[in-house]
Amino acid sequence: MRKLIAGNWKMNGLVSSQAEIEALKGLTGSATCDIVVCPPFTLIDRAVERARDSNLAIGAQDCHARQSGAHTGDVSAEMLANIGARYVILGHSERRVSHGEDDGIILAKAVAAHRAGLVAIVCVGETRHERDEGRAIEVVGGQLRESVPEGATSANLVIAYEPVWAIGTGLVPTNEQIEEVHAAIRQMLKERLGNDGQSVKILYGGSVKVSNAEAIFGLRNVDGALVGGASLKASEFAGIISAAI
Ligand code: G2H
Repeated sequence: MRKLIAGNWKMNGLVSSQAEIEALKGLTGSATCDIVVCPPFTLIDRAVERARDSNLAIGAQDCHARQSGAHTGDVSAEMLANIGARYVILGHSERRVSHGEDDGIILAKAVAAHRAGLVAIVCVGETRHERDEGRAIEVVGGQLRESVPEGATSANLVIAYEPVWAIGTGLVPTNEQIEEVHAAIRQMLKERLGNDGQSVKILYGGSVKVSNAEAIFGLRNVDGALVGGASLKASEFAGIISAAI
């Protein structure tokens, strides 16, 4: 399957960061993988303009479930689609923890993303405590069951497995642990979505860097990565992209 490498800039980036978009744009001509950058809301419009006439896709890090209305500070999926965003990350653990987002909220946001024609990158992952209790696959399965909309397809859904304890910590599960969870996610997607579940991309996220990318991308059920810190510098992100080609 063609790999997808997505950069999650989180709350980083100023207008000057557009230079990174320009540099990545140059890579998409030769890349044999799909590349997405998800900057903060403030930079999406400019990034879309910068990425025009290239295969670099731009996404967002969240959206509201409603199309419009009295929701101070929020941005709808339709607004994102309107300015040319093509992807939206949903259910990142930083939003689950800092904004109290549960599976029901994430499901409603994923439905909104699909309504607006966006690809939803739905994040799932267990905490350290849940893994230590041997419940990683059970937890991830529950999150998938509760937050993936009925009728989702491989064209509008991507799953990112991000163990909470590996996010921004430098800690990475063993390759066997990653493959075990990805294989379980693949099976659940097939049960849920039928044959098309086989084609839904499953990304790994959590402290991906140039030094570990190639080994992770070599795993059978890993179809790419959701990259945080290492996506902020185009040169470093380019190294990860090269590992996927
Ligand atoms: C996990 C990941 C990107 P990092 O949050 O979503 O960030 O690569 O910095 O661990």
